[in-house]
Amino acid sequence: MAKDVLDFLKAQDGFVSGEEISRSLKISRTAVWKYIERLRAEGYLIEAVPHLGYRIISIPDKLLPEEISYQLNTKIIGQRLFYYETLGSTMDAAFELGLAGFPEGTAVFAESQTKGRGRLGRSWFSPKGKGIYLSLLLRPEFLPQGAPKITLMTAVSISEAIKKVTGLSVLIKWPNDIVVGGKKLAGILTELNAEADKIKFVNIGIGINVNSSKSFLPLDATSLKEEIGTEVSRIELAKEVLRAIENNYFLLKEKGFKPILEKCKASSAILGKRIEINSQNRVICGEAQDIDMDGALLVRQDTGFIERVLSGDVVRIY
Ligand code: BT5
Repeated sequence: MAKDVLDFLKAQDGFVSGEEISRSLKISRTAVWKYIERLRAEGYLIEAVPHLGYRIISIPDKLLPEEISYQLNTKIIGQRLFYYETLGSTMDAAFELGLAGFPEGTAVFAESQTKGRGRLGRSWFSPKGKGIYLSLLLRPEFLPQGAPKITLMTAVSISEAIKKVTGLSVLIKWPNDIVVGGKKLAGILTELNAEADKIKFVNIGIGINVNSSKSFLPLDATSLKEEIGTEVSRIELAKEVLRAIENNYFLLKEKGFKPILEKCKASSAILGKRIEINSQNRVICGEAQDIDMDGALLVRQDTGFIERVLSGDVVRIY
């Protein structure tokens, strides 16, 4: 109900009286007042002027479900939203929701994480209110080997959302990084709950550095604020990420991986370049030649041998 009052206030150009809110939403004047107080406690600045009524001055810089869902216009992605000030990791919360049978598209946001994680037990630095830390539950009908397609589909979606909201062009560093000028701006973590021949559910973890300052980031990292010089609305970006994932996920289901793969190749940070990659405790050197239809990287070694790499860390780009 507080959300109805909020949406009603947002839909107005100027002031709206408590009486009108009460009449339109069919709630008492006392209830209107109570919900306005609740919104204020959440950080909404709402002006109240006698004889004129109420008016929203500003919304809090928080990834609140009522803000994310406002005019989101998706069918499944982000239709169920969970929000926490602090979590260990959004991945654990999303995993529990996956086990509990929540529908695909369910999203978990946290303002900060105390145990944000990357791949292979690495950590993800998640300072409060500065980034987007999100896990999204999907239930794709692929074999577990198809998971890299989900990671690349997500990378494409994040790039498109960043372009749309900030105008910035970013690159995809296979398999799971978004980079600008060689620095890491965002990372993706894909975790599966699967049987040998069936994915039960996938959690896509997305970490984006939005308004963090350089001095608070790892050395080889950057943020959108550092790149474009102004703060970016985390709410707008988070909504756009959800919309882009919905578009690309439907594209993947309807047209297969090819169109996603083409987009991914077009903004690759490594294709055509000589790279050094760590994969399962081996270092592979050669030219990043292509990404195949399973999302694997094809590396052409100096001997001419083409190695197919399923996952790894590109540690050097020449
Ligand atoms: C990743 O792993 O890049 C996946 C990161 C996924 C984070 C999201 S946040 C929401 C969800 N909940 C979670 O707990 N995780 C997901 P990987 O490729 O393994 O990279 C990890 C490495 O990136 C670390 O070892 C650091 O070197 C670096 N790193 C850590 N925090 C960073 C940050 N904020 N920005 C840029 N680089 C960072």
